[in-house]
Amino acid sequence: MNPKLMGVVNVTPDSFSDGGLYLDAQVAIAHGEELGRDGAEILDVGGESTRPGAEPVSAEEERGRVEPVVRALAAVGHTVSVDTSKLSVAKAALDAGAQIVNDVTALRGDPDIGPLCAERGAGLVLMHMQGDPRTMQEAPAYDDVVDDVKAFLAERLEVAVGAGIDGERVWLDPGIGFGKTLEHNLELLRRLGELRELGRPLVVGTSRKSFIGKLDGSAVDDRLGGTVASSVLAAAEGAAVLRVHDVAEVREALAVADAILG
Ligand code: HH2
Repeated sequence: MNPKLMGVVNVTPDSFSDGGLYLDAQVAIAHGEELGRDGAEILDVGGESTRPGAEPVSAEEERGRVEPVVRALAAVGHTVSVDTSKLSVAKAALDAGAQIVNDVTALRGDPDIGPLCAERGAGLVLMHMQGDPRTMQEAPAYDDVVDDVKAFLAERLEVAVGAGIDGERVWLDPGIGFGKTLEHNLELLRRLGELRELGRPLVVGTSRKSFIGKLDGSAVDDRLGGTVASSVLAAAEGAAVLRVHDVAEVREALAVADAILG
């Protein structure tokens, strides 16, 4: 149990847990460097919030936010992913030194991100989401959430490989909180092992999400306990990458859990 930690660097005014804190590029860069020192092996730089109800931003605006941050963090040797669904933003980030595109639409927003990643030899994260951020929490419904997410990810992996991406470079993510009820999120985390059958590394992001608040009554800036618990359990179920805001605390918890479980 030794997952990589992907530290979240949100260069946005409106992200659900840290919106506005790192909108200034220099502050975002310093935050990314701190997460690197805390143990993040990947820094995930995003310029558009995907929280429920978030308003989309233009490609120019998003690019302007992420490009300098990606460039500075990549220049000092960090592995950087760019959290975007827009081709022009992905392209600018790869030009600036990013090595991975984290696409929460799994190539449905801008299918040309597939050929771009293929051409550049970039990694690609494909995430499951039902609906879109503006409406996704209105009435999420599944036959069997794990089977449905698994079938979706298998299909999107095929699309990515069809676009010329080496399947070995693709990571899959069940999209905790994206068009899911509390019970859907819990079921996915409980049965994460079934998604490992897809044969690709799993990325899991539970960090500070609202399902934690529903369970323990915590406000968004007070969800460290639930983040740590869910991250450790996701790692025990085989998650290869944990996308988190609180890198140091999750790393410490993983070290203890790993020692106990052997
Ligand atoms: N969650 C968020 C954003 N991007 N990418 C992947 N692959 N998996 C996730 O679970 C995931 C993601 C939402 O978290 P955050 O970036 O903190 O918030 P916001 O979208 O409001 O910026």
